[in-house]
Amino acid sequence: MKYLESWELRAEFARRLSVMYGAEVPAYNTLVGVSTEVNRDFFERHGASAERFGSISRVTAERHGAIRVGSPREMAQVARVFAAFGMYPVGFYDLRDASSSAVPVVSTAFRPVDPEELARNPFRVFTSMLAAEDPRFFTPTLQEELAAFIGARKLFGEELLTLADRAAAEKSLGEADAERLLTLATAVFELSDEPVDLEWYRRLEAVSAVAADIGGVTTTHINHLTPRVLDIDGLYERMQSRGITMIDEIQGPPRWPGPDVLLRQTSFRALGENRVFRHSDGTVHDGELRVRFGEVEARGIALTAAGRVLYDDMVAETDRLLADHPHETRVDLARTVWERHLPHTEQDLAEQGLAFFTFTINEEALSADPVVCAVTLQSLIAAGIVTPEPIVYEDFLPRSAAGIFQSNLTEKGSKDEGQTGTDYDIDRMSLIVGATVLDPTDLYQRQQDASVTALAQRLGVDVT
Ligand code: OOG
Ligand code: NI
Repeated sequence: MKYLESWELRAEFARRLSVMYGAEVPAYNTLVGVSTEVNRDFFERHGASAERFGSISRVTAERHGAIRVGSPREMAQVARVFAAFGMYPVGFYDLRDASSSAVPVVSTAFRPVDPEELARNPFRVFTSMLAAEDPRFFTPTLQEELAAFIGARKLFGEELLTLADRAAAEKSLGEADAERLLTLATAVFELSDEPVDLEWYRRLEAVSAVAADIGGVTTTHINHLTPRVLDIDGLYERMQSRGITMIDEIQGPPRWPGPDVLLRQTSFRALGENRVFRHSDGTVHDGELRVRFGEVEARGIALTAAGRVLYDDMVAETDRLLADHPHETRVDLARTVWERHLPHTEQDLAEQGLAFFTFTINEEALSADPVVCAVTLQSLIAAGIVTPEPIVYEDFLPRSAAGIFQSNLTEKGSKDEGQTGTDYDIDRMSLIVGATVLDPTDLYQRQQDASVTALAQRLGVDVT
């Protein structure tokens, strides 16, 4: 019998979700088409160096999804489903305070962790849980009703969970079981045609459209599926010229002449989708909801803790400048801040310890200038004996995530700042998910350290 390994299951899961979402949201297919064109042009222009941030095949197939669930129980179950595909929780994002609109969720991302697994297929899903007992958003009555409504629904059936557990434990599945797992797992995220209880939905919507999307219906669905492009500015222009209105600006780092770092994202609001509503008199009517959208992203180099502090400081400085110069655009101001503070080359980022890299040896430089005693990595880079290769940022940015949620909301919702919010952190999220939520920076550090160790062995010296 043929067996499918985790990565094959993951690649096929991503592909099936993509087919399903494309049928549900046709603008997504346009986005994927334009992204493919942009990537092809980029590869033609840049040749082999275009693959320093991921192989053509990886980037072409690369997607992230976003889903939203309602309770710790659902979060633990979805973690079991993703584990079947070799996707584990990485990073903690608290979006409750990161936006001026009411976004009552805390999140993590399920993704492959090992570099080889990421290279095979990097599918990741940004997964948010409704903070349904946060008193800043929900009154005690609403909290009780939400708990009852979400507690009564069943997003993941026993058959799916049992198959998923087996796939996770064995890291593979026979063909027939794999087919069943994929069918069941994909179906969970399909938009449902179950009637929506209009009154309940509207009550939640008055607090937060996100709360209504999560807790107002008996099912869950993919909120968006995001392709990756190598030139997001080019993509933005091409989409606009096709008449698809993108949000005002690209989130994350500005366009600038130096290296691409972290993550840049932009999105457009999808059209309204037909949904069936049950009114309070029991009658059922057609209606429309507008909760899903299109998003695209470009990924750059992962930053070290020091690099991240610098990044956050630059964002804060841009905010201050924008407050003082309200007629300027954020991206223009951000560009001047970046030009001032961020090293303009990968080499400088590496030497200053601001970003993560793996290292390859330049044999020619090494034979001209053999290394005989303990050396610093910095001196090896400066001497051209090793070349830093960027480690790609595989995670998300809380502020951009909040911006993505927000770009999709027409109402601000309500939040009672007089109350104290429920405490959540990465440890509490680990308990909820039922597995350790990994720290992204630790993962990049481990990858870089392994590369330095290999380098030291090859050179036969200590590298510090
Ligand atoms: C998730 C929003 C965050 C991203 O790319 O930052 C996100 C959501 O809308 O459910 O997907
Ligand atoms: Ni997204």
